[in-house]
Amino acid sequence: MAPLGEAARVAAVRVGSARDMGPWGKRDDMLVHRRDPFNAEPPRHALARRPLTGCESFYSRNHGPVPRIDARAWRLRVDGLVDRPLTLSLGDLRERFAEREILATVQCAGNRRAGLLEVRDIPGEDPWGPCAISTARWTGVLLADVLAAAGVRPGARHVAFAAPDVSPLADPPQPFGGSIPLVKATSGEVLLAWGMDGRPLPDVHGAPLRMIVPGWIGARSVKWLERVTAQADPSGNYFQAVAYRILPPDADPTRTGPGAGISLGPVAVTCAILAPDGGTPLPPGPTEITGYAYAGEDRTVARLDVSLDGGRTWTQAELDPPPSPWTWQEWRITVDLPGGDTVVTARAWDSTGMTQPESPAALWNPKGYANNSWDRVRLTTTGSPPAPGPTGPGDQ
Ligand SMILES: Nc1nc2c(c(=O)[nH]1)N[C@H]1C(S)=C(S)[C@@H](COP(=O)(O)O)O[C@H]1N2
Ligand SMILES: [Mo]
Repeated sequence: MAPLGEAARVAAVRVGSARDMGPWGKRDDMLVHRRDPFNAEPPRHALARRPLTGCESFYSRNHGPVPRIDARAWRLRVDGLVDRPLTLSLGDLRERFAEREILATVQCAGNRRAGLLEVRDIPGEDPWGPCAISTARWTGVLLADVLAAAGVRPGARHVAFAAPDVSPLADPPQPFGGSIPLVKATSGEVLLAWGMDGRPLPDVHGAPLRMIVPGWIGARSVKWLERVTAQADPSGNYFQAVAYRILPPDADPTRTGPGAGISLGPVAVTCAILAPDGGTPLPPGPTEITGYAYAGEDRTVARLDVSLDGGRTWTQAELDPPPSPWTWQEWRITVDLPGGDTVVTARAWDSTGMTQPESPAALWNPKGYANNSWDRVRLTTTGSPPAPGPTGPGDQ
């Protein structure tokens, strides 16, 4: 039987009282994995039926203290293998480059780690449920335009991002950073963003400027950006070279050096059931089930299947088109819930024909990344289970 304790594993620490908004303006029922550094995801129902998440529900993933940066004194440096190194204020960015807006989903590589924790322990990593994923309308300028102004030299293959927040979780402690290949950096979708849903970026989400790398793991969307460097090799930052990599199951992550394992980049197809969330018993009968599916990179979700019998038979859900090429998709299906308990299983297929693996057991890795196995939620009804029919010779 596949693990079902994902929801139970997610520590339900309330952010604040019902009256005050929690820290960083978040809803008071955020599931807080850590207060310091602040790491929190919304409850499943908060993401349901909302193409845009809204800042108060948007998950927050931090490896160090949230810096408060004076936007007037702040400058972005663009350097490395470029013909014209640049130093840009926010005003310079606005004046010199065309403003762009993009609807994009951001998903942490640790989303749904709780499912991997059911397989085997992952020391030191938080048990994220399925809500370390959110969508916003981001405003800023294209990284491609800024790189073009700087003039990227031949020989550059990667673009590295540096931030000032020093993470005590890194070994040795160091500011957060990472990189993406130049081909992705010069694509039309990678943004230097100062706006989120039409407002200035809040501190906790990276003010005054952050990267938005649509379709890639959230770790590459570096917040509090202060330096962009064109270079021959990927970033040597801990969060690129050591963490956010898929290690073989028998590797000891405390002993692996830079470059071990597989670097994570584009996100693989995944999905989750958001409502009902299994928290309260439901009346038996027709029940609408809804959730998200997300394909990552430049793919879309092409089909979403739901099973009430553990994956023996499947029914296709109604699937919305993505609000933009870089977002998740909403799906829904009405099922007839019998009395008793029903385990609802969901799996998505992407536009390249890839689908999700059945179990997290085959995906388990020592840092607990990229769990895109089938999602399952146990729904309980207020009715009694159907009377058992004759089941075998002993009952005759
Ligand atoms: N400077 C900096 N950028 C960062 C991080 C961080 O800790 N420091 N966390 C990364 C990770 S792992 C994720 S998943 C996203 C989360 O973005 P959010 O907190 O706005 O949801 O930010 C990324 N950018
Ligand atoms: Mo992340």
